[in-house]
Amino acid sequence: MKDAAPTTAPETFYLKNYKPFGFEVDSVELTFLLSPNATRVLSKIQFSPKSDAVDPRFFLHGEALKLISAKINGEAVTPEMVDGGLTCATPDTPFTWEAEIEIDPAANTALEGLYMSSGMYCTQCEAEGFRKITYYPDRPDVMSTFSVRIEGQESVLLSNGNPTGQGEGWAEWHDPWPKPAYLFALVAGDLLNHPDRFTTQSGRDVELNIWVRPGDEDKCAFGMEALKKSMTWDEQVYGREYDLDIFNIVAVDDFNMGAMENKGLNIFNSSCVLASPETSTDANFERIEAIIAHEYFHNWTGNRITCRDWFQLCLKEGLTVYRDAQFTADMRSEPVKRIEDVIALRARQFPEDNGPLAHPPRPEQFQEINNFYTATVYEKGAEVIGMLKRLVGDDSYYKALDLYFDRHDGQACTIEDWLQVFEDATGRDLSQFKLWYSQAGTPRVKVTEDYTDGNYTLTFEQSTPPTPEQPDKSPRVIPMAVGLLSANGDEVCATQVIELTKAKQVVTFEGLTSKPVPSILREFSAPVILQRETTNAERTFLLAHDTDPFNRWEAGNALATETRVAMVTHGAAPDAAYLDALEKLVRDDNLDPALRALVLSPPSQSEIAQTLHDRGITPDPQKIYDAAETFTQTLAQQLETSLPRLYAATTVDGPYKPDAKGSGLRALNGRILSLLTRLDGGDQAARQYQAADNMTQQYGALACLMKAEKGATQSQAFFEHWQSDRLVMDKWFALQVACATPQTAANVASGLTNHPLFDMKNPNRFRAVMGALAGNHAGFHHDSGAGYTLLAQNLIALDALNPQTTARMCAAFQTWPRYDSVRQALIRAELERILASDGLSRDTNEMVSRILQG
Ligand code: B3K
Ligand code: ZN
Repeated sequence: MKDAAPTTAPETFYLKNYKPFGFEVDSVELTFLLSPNATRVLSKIQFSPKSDAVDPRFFLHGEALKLISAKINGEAVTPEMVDGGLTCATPDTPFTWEAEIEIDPAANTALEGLYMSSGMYCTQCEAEGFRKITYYPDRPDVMSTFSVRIEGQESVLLSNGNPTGQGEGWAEWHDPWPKPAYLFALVAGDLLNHPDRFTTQSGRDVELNIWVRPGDEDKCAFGMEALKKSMTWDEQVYGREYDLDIFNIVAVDDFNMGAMENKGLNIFNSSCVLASPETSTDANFERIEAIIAHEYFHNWTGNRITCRDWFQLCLKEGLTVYRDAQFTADMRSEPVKRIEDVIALRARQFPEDNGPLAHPPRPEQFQEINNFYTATVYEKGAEVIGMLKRLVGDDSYYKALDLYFDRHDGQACTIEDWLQVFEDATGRDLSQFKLWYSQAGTPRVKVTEDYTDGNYTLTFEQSTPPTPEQPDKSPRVIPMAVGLLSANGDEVCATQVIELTKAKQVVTFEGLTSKPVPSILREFSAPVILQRETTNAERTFLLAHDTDPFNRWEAGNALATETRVAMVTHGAAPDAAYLDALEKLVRDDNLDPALRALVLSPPSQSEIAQTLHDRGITPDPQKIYDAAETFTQTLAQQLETSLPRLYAATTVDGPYKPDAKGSGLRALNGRILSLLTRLDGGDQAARQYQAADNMTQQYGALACLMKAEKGATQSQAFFEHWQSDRLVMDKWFALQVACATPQTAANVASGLTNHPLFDMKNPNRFRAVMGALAGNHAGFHHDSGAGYTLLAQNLIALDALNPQTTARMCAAFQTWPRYDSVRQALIRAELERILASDGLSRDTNEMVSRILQG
């Protein structure tokens, strides 16, 4: 299924044009008569005209619907079909709207609205998918109760809320909590459940289920535990309790994103819920736990309190990401989670904020809202909340949150409502802080220092480069967490938060006996780029002594970056002092293995490219690749004598457990193995592959072997063993491309698109191959241009089937302004080719146009 090709310029929607809907929706009754190609949807909706309506027009959204009949108060009516929906004359008093429509779920490859995945019916309505199910005011500020009857042959028929009746071939559901249509869900399939129960803090007994296709029922236990932990955590930390008799989760193979928080019926991409030690890696387990928590937490932050309009998306997403990060930090390790989040922010959000797709966490315009489910809305949105919490303090934060829940339960809110509760709870004026929501771009904070007569002065200067449509930026409120260390490593000044509000600000620490070493932006207290002239000696000192684990890692990361930059720009050898420092750290058994693993993980090649670009140097992807290879080889040689002992010492004994301790050790063990493989030709990796009883170690060993071009036999064996497991096969597909050399990556990816198990209609499989290609920095940017061409070809083909996933993957091209003129021209040509293709979707059209304007 495909959105209609834009014949005229697509409409742009603006935040400033918001107008409330002119009618209340008092109740919604839906009946579904399921049939793969001709599902009938009968709706019966009670509308009441608002006396103070700003826009009294009765307009119902609808797309790709076949209207069979419509009635108002039982009388047949003939609505006027208009762009994007219908309109109709209506009574001045409350009335009943009824409609019968027909849709074709089996033909719906866009995976939005009601569609079929491996024989089961499922829905995805956020953001604007409900209009593909029936005519309705499909906007988040229209909230109503829903009653649903499903008629179908499938053994399991699910919808939102509580079950109210069921029999052979039918089931009925009622959701007593008013909700916007984007939270509607329906699932019908021959599914099996993994059941459990939970008693809430007030004693409500809740039935819990994870529903899966037969064969997957042994992969639900971990997800269920994660759900129960999330329910307990939200009660304990935020005082939020679950509010229905039942909570259902369904795993679906074909899904455009990770998961969806539909009220009482969360739908998950199977990759984000199914887990077993044999088929899932430690990283999979951590991600599944976080996504289950995220969707569950949406029940309060998103569902009970939703968004007034889609411009406010970060109101629910930023807050819920922040909450799930707190949860993961509590379940696992706070510093490790913070470091992982900053790595992800720099990898995904910084390129967005510093390129043609830059937009504020609350955008002011869009053509296709699905294009704004971005790292900026989610991750930067969460960073903004973290800053707010740091500025007001923990007690005030929870006081403001209580007020938010009390004041706005059952409402569709704005960022203004959100900030108002903080102003009311704390008495603070947040008008300058609010700029974080409206200004795009990553602020640069330049820091200089002076030490005179016991006084240590730090001068902070903030500025934000221009971004599309925003040439000038005002100074923001930046919480800057700073600590000071003495030359012998003692902390002479504990962490304090300096509030930067001006373009230039000076802070003096008095009474110091010697010049301290500053530890700035501790815990990454703001999403900014710190610019400070410093030495590798000071970085090495902080790597060894900083009391803030984040900044300890950050010092190592900066050293790694500087070393690579020097290698790339003037052919320097890897920095010897840094290698020594790394060696010391890796051998320090007192240090958390997870942190050691993170310090041993190099900055990504894409990040090095961005750093070079920021310093006015055009990055050469091949040189960056070569530097990474040389560095790792040199490190392996430096550690040669310690590696076998370290490998043995970090090998986890006993049965596999995906907890923080075990995962941390395995992460370090995996880093050691990859270094060892460079020296022993893959002997240890081959042994590990053979002996592994869990996917983390099996996949880790296979990756080492393939990277060393010694994994052909194991890769074949892996394929034969796992070929019927879809999620493991995604890993196999991705690994082929991720481990390919710069010269072969595009060829390998191209070959895989002809593999019998490649299926373009399955977003996971498409992403496994094309996402891995885009992630293979030197391969994607190989100067042949083959990577660009292959991705563009596949995006054009996918757009006809699934605009949402296509548009999202266009972001692989967003970094084009970084590169040389030859690469820029190659990318431009591919983007123009995409733009010129027949019937391009609104989604992809908007993304490519924005990228090209950069
Ligand atoms: N709210 C959904 C995302 C919907 C994406 C629509 N294109 C999942 C989440 O953030 O939890
Ligand atoms: Zn979310």
